[in-house]
Amino acid sequence: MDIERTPLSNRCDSLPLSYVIKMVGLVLLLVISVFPVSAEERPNFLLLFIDDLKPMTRDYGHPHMHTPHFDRVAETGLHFENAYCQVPTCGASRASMMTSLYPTRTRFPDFLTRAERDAPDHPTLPERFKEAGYHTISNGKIFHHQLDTEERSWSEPAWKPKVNGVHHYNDETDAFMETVTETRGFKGNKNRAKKVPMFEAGKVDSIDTGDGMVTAKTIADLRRLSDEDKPFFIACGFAKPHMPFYPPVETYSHYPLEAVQLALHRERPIPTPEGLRAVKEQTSYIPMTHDFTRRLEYNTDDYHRHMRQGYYASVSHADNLTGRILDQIDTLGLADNTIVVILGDHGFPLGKHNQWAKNQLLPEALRTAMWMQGPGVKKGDSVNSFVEFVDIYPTLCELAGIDLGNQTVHGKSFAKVLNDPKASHRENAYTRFEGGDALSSKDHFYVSWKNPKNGEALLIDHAKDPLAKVNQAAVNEYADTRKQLQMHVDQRIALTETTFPPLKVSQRPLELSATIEHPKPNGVIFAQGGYRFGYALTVIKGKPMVAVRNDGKLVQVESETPISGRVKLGATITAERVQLTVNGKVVAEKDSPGLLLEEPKGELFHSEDRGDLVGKYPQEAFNGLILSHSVK
Ligand SMILES: [Ca+2]
Repeated sequence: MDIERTPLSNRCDSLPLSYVIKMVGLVLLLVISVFPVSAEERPNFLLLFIDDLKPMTRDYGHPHMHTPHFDRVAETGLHFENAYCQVPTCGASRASMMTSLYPTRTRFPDFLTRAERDAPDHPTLPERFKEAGYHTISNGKIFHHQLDTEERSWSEPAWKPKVNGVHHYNDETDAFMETVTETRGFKGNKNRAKKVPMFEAGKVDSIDTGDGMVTAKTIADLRRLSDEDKPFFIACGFAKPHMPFYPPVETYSHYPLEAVQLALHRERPIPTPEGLRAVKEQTSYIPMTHDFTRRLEYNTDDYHRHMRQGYYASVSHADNLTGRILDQIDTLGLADNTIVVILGDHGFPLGKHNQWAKNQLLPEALRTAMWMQGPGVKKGDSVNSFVEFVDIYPTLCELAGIDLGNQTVHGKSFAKVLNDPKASHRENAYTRFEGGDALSSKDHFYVSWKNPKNGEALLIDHAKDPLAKVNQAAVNEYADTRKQLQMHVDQRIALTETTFPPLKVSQRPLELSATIEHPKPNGVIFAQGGYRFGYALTVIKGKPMVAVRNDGKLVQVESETPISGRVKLGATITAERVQLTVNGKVVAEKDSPGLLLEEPKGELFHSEDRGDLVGKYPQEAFNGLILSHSVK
């Protein structure tokens, strides 16, 4: 949104004054509330990444949790009911989010992912902020590897505390470690480390733990940067509630063992697809009771109770530290000008289906806690639309007034829901892991695995089967549902493999193409630019059209014949002609307004057009599937 591009004076000559005032008011309101950006008053950003945090707080329906500070954010900001990661494992989830790129079979495959290796030429989220004049800081676990994209992402060296997530605090744990001979190995790492116990009630103040040191560093940075002219972007990453569970002793007092409830369903969905592998992350730790007298037997009620208690206590520990950072933001008077985003990096099954960790395609491994607060963000409300982690990058850039140009991002900004939480954003979320592609929606959870054998798919009907006991993938009555869900998956996969526009589209011929599918297609397939320079491929009630705008001059080439079903649309724009093709055949053409003299403003919008339109067509989102699209 850009005032300069909204020439109200030209459009309002013959309109009643009250309408004009209303419209000016509306535009100003939108500019102020959705887009709180002027060069001097750009908001600060604090991104709080909490390792393995699932939606396990009171506002997510768990009244037994002691999380007063997360509760506070739910009141002073927005709760996201359906936030989903794109890869359910630390390193890959973070790399995908920080680049707004979907994972493919080779990009962002596992927890050891490096953004630098898998997306070497792609600017990271903090890199865009740094380029835009922000002071950017990484404290604790942000990218999986501390040095990943360090130089280009951060204004200062990425900082981590000297103690890591397996550091313990008690003499009793020291003594037990003397007796340990079991070791564990890591994929891609030949060094085998001694196993450590799963639980500890640390005799330590929360600020003296590893995450406490990250908190103290972040608080010091807030103090230091609050006086600077530059706005800041601080990413602060906690290592807990990731296993092992070593929170301070007092956090356990909120969760007496005998009061801990067990997961309601501890079997896997039947029939169980082979692709739904059992994850063994918990076996890297020795499940000794707190007094080290007894080893818990896997999958007993006792084991489940201890595991849940340890996780809950670790969430309360993260809550305590979060509170200290939020207090500092208030104390420094930064709250009115700092956008805070708090989120986990993926979900955590926590004993449901007898599964504990991520690295698998179960709904609980994909959904995470997420909150936002700050200027322009509604207070005490909930966003029920689905939000993908890849959406965070374009959203934060929009809030900071950072123009992405036509840079490739797979996410879509959800800035509009921040002050209108009921506005729709997405109806489902896509996640992939190893050979599986998953789609989470309000009614269903669906996974299809590559190389399907024996119906290698998982389909859960949430309304009929809230505990996910039955896999409906091979049931006849779900055939149509499965087909619909698979179409959404195919669309996302196509998007991951789509060629995006070159960085420069002006002063050169362009080839646009898209493969779409719908019995009665309608709406914008893609568009870039607006009333001065731009191009758009759209369908108006079945009739395809290409619009080209060059220095204000508009040429629209439309086919007279409606299309239906799966169709490949194309358009070529040269200095002389604009041609429209359907399945490779030219169906209409006109004289060209010439090669674009300047770059179109704004990003390439996929399946919709926003802001001012390139041409004369309804501002309607595409109603069907876009299986591929490219601008060359
Ligand atoms: Ca994690």
